[in-house]
Amino acid sequence: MSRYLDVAAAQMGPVARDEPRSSAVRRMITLMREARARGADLVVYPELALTTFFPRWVIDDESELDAFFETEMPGRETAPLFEESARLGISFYLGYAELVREGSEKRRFNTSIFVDGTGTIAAKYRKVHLPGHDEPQAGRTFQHLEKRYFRTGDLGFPVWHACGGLMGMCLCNDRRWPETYRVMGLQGVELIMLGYNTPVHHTGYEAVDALAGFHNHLSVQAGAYQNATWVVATAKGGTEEGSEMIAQSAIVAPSGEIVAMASTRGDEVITARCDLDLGRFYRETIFDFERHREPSAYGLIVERKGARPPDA
Ligand code: CDV
Repeated sequence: MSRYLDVAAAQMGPVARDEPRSSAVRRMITLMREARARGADLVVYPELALTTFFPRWVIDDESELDAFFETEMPGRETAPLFEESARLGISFYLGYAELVREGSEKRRFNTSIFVDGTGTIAAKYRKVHLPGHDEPQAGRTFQHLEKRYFRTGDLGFPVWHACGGLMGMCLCNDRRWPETYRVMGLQGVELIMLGYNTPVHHTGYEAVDALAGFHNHLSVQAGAYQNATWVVATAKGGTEEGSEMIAQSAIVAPSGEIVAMASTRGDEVITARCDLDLGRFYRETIFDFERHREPSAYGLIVERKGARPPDA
């Protein structure tokens, strides 16, 4: 049996610091129309798609920082994206910075939403694995201050029914952690949407940075295969405000194979026809979690190790 879902990754090139939301949204609508024209029922945009990747800077002025955040979704400038989605009958995933006001307290999250083909928000996720630092690091041209600007996500890794399958979401650094996929894999996820911004020079170690592209695909392909799920991974790539970011958006099958990949570092749509039943083959054989996972044995190993006398 086959259950096909046509999906698109809408990679974006750089978004300048002074580029208004309305311009980013216009670019996204152009990409959405192309995705739809190529038959896609779902389009996945990058992480923090509406603005430049501002965690690269130390921003002490609160109103300056707030300007990168959305206080409502949709807001005045993002509404056209929702309207176009409803007009075309296409679902989308969008990453953005979310500001929640609770009395005098402000809570900030790195967030993604899933909007269904009627233009309605059907699911929300807040990034769990926040990379970088909460204090600026000396000697760096670009900081990575996600820990300073965002709280750890408080919504877990939910999965839900949409587009004829069981869907999940995560954001950027989440893709490097096996827990991300496994928590959703244990819930039977069939397609994970993922947006990212990955600066090439983020570690400060030349030899590691040279592997940025390899580590990107390694993480996504392993996560897809080991959890029998499709992953649609979408970058904001290119040189943004002087910071070079990887592109390489990819659609990865439950086999771990890349079935579509971006060839530029700018605005580009890639598409694939995903058979959501493909994951079943892996879930019923090599990765039949019920039959083959051994959670109690994992616990025992940890216990024994802790209990072992030092000279054992
Ligand atoms: N936006 C990110 O989460 N970026 C991280 C970098 C900094 C390591 C990533 O995992 O791609």
